[in-house]
Amino acid sequence: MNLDQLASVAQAIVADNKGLLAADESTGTITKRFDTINVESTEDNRRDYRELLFRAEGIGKFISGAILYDETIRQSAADGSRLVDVMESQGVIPGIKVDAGAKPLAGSDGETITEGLDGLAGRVEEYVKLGAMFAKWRAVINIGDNMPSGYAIHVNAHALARYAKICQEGGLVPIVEPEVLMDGDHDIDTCQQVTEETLNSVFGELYAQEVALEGMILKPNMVISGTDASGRADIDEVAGRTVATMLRCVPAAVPGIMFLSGGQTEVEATAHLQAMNADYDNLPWTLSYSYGRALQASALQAWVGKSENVSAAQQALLTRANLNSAACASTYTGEAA
Ligand code: 5MM
Repeated sequence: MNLDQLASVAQAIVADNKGLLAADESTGTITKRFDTINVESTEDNRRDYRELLFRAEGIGKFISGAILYDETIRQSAADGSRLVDVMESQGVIPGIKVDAGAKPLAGSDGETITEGLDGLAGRVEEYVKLGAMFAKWRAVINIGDNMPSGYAIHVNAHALARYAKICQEGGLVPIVEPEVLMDGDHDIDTCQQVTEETLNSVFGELYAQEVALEGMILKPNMVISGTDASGRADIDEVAGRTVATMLRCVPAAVPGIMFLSGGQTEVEATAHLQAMNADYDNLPWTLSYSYGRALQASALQAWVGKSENVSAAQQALLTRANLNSAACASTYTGEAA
């Protein structure tokens, strides 16, 4: 894929007020999600759950693509058709998580480095054959006592750029995800300062490693108070601080910024997206969503592992996806929290 092709896939991902469904939970994470509904995390149960998401009738009106885990991109639906084909029949572009997770960072106490660069070019080649058109890599930045260190930010930014370059060379649009975690009692000022430092480092590395900004998507956290902070910032402040940070740090050549939800409730994540799109005009990039929990929480609760609940779960997913797409169009009018 040349740069024009990468750029056109990136543009398709952010077009028409659509977002991404992050369904790339590793086995450990999906097991934690299933534990909350008392469902055993077997390969079949994981397949049944992901299949119901991708078969939700009309999901392609709101969702441009879905990020898959390695197991899922190889799986077939109950009727034998490949899950990737089910997605494509709904107009949903398959994407793949290519990182191997955040691991303890040598020389640091409590920080992580995302691994997965070894052999990545070969895996990209295989994922392209399996139908993927984009890929995702998540770096995790913690806020806490003496954290983050400049060292942790730098090595994670370097790895994100290495991944992005390898993906572009292999024909996948990289979704670059530097996540500053919400965990902790830090205030929104601290989140803003750390997010800016992180994004500046990431874009410095992307430039140094000659990643084409037109052929990538940024998936950042919003600028938001820590989960346990007192006097947490309200919706307008989160929107204002997030947009200001993006304007300071993200070059206009990037086609889209698709936020992660990071532990926000479904309603908060939608309200923040609406406020950003409604209150700020003439932004250089599209602002959209690439939510995991904020798209799936209600669907998971509706399903609870029972086949008779599949259509209720699909309806719950469609509702969230519809509302988030409305927020992209600035037409979301709110709902009961
Ligand atoms: C869906 O969760 C993704 C994978 O996490 P693990 O590798 O830990 O299993 C995660 O990267 C996700 O894509 C993003 O964090 C966005 O999800 P949220 O729930 O934060 O919107």
